[in-house]
Amino acid sequence: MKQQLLVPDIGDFEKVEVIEVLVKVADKIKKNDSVVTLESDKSSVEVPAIHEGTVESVNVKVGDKVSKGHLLLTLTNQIQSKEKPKKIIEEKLPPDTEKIINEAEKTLILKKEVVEKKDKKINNEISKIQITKDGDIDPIETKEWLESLSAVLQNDGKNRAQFLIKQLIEHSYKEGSDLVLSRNTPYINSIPPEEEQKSPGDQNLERRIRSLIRWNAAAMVVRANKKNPELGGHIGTFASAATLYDVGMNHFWRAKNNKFGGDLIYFQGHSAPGMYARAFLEGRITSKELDKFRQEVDPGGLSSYPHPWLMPKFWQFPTVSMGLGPIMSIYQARFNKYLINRGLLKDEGRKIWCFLGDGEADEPESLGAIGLAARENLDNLIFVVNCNLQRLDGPVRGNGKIIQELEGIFRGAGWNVLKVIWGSYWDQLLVKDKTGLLIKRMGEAVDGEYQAFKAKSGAYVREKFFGKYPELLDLVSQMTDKDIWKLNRGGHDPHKVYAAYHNAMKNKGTPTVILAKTIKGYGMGKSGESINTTHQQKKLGDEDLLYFRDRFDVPLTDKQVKNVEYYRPSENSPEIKYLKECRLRLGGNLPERSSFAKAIKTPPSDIFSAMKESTGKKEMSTTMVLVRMLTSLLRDKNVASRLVPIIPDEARTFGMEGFFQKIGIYAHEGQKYEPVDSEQLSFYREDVKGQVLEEGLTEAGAMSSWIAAGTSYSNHDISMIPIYLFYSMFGFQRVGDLAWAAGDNQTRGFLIGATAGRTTLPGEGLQHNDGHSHIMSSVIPNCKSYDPTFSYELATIFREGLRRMYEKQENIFYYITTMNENYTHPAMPNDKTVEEGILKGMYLFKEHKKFKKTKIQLLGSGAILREMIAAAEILEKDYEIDSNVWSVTSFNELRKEALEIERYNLLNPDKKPKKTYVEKCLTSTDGPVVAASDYMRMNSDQIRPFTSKSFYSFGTDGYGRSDTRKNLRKFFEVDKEHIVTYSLSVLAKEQLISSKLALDAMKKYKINPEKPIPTKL
Ligand SMILES: Cc1ncc(C[n+]2csc(CCOP(=O)(O)OP(=O)(O)O)c2C)c(N)n1
Ligand SMILES: [Mg+2]
Repeated sequence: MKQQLLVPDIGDFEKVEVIEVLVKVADKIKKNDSVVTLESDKSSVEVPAIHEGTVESVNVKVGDKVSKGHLLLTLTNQIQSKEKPKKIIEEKLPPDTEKIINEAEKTLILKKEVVEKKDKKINNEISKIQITKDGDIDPIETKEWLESLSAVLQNDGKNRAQFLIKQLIEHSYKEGSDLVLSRNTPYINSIPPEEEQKSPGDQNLERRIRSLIRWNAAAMVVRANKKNPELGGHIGTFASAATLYDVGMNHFWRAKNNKFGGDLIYFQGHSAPGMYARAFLEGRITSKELDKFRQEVDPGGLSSYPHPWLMPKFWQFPTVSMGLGPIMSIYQARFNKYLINRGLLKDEGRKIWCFLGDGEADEPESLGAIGLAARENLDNLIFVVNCNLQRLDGPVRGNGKIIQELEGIFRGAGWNVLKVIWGSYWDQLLVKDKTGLLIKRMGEAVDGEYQAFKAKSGAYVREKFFGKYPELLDLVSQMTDKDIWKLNRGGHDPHKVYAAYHNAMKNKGTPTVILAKTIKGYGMGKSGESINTTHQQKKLGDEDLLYFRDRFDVPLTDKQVKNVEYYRPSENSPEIKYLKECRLRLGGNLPERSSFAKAIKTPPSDIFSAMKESTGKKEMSTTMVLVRMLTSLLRDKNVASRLVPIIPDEARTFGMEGFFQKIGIYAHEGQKYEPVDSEQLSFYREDVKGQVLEEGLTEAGAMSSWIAAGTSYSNHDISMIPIYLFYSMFGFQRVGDLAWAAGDNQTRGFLIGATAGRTTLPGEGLQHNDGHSHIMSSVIPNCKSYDPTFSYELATIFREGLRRMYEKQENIFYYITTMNENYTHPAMPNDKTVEEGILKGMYLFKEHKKFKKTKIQLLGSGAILREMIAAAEILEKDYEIDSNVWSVTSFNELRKEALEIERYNLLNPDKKPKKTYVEKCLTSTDGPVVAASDYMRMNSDQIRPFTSKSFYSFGTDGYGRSDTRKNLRKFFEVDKEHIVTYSLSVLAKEQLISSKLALDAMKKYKINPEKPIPTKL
């Protein structure tokens, strides 16, 4: 049987060009094999076969223009495909919300919990519930309702009770109530004592170990600051979080080893001393190294905070810039699932834990992506918010309650929220209180008060907390002030913390947040505990140190305490043995960073050869070239599966919609609907195995995905190649701190600042016209940034990036700008030095040497190179001036190299000076230098010091605005007319020509010398 393959619906495009024919007569092809590549003026797309068979005739050739319905090829098909013709996801019915809800609720009713009937005593207790009158107009009625609910809880369990409450709420809305019912639960622990999973650990030993870690962590900070107060450090943060970390380390967090991938823990930045102190007990860090806390200039120092760049075998995640840890951990958890769903990683039930401060929760990045975590069912993610109620200057929510606020936010987003507020000493009191007043009082007191309670004394708590209601004073009348002082907070109670972690580990379908209430500076005594200055406390006086020692029973003499000595019990001590056994059981040490990823072979150069040929008359933008190149790379078997295209809602802008169909958009639930454009070739195809991360509108999220993918070589031992494309203006400027963290994290990958340049993206105006991203990228030491003009330059840079990052496994990343301006691209010059020049940052593009009188060096970059090329021609034709036109692919790279050479020369005054690459290029040339790019002058100015020639920079300083490219280049004075005029003026200044020529040119080109500099407009 014969089959015809026609051009499918390709959207709004007509007469698109065939740029590749991927099959020939007699080829056997399978369904979905690509047969031709079509390219419109915006995007390219591969057309897949919709039948299998043998190619009988190919009816198109490269260069043909085709539209929908055009015959591409005919196939003979002996083997009748068993599959029916594809009617996209026809089986999947569109979701019927009503139906889903009904079904879910039915199962809720059917899934009657098996409830243990508790003895009658509890029922008797229920009948004793007393209702206070505050705000209650009918306490008896309230009591009846509550008793009914208690009975349901007893007999049918909490799911049934929840169901009834939900029905009541919905009913009240239907009956006209528009009051918002609480998004909060009472201010008590989420897990009732009877449901707590008990820790199997030896609590006495664990307390002793924890005390030693606390001591050593504080000691290292105090000792560093005794040496030199400049060094700084924090005691209070870890003091509040020690139990939260210890329980995880002893019981939950599994390390990476040859059998398991390892849990990934984002430690809160300021708690770093605690991690060093534990590593010291484990024997991984020596006391000498502890003494080098925050002294990193010589090798062996310990970094202030988690910095993988500085401690590449220890720290995995840079977290100290508040908010970055939380958002990066969310996208890390999501990326883990992405790798699993794509079949690249085994599902081992690994977890991602992220520790953050309650003050840190105010950062938009901390909470900004929690919706995604719930939406994507990231049950591999656990947040622990250390709610010590304080940040740096004072209380986080003096007048409110941070735990309740966060509970509402996370519950609203769909997270499993576990509040760990009260320690075990409160359990009995809560049981004893039959008035309901204790919970009421707990709910009333605000965080400012809770902070003060722990800064003062038991007597103060009795008076101010319990004293509000006589019934509560009665409740604690048998307790001494010391007993009251002992009433502990949940985050300091290992039992409560264990129970919460256990619940979090078992939770399915949603991410979990643990809101643990703690005390900032716990154990630091009067000068540190729960007071407003705790955060920056880095010195402890003798009295505080002795108090600390006594409070935690650290076996040190007074003298040793005053000397602030570290304490490590002997190797055979029960503490050290226990500690090591725990870690052995959990597979190894944490934190620890390693990589066993295999190198990826660089794709052969012929994959890039099409980009090195002239495009002839065909005009293309460099963004299109890039998309073409990625399409070719998807055919390389070593690279294809590793590519992770990341696009935040901008695929169509960059002509990348062809990727939707080809490699699919990652969606953890697949596609539950028939897309509106399902008849088109590039339809919006979501797939659980999808490769594209279509992030929607979140640059911070996209950047976090990029970091997760770019560090996969270490966190998952598999190298991935993330390519994140964005509007260049919304890159470094928007998420610069994440880019900085990416550098610290040794991320490998490509950042593509598309639609780049101040004058290249004309209509979009001030907020879109980027003239400074290359300045911003230049500040990151391991970021290599390039501003190529022609397709062969881009291909050369990209291939070298693949080679260096994935074959040589260098810890660098690339920032490359691409433009949306269409123009023709010449073939790559045959000269061997061109490739080297492109990578080093400049090469001679064209030499004009007709007149041999006056010469000028024109250095152009990115979009402005073409203005330079045009200016050179005018200078030759109209003014008999020769020139060298240099294509500068990276002023940043040129500067970096030059700085290194200059430094070498200064440090080796006795040796023959080396020449910078800039000098090598320019020294033996004639005439002054005129350099320009589509970025601020500071971009080209970077190399000004490295040539003895007169050097003049031009660029696009100032706010962008919308207009045509031509007008914008004129406005910013980087169009060919200004380049010609300025060149003439420069030559006149150098007394190489008469100034009249420049004045004439100004007249000719209507350049007004009175116009203010664009920075003032
Ligand atoms: C982005 C950012 N802004 C400011 C800081 C400085 N800073 C460090 S810790 C801190 C307060 C942190 O409070 P919280 O998150 O509650 O942590 P805690 O120490 O109380 O556990 C501040 C403002 C920072 N590290 N990062
Ligand atoms: Mg805090």
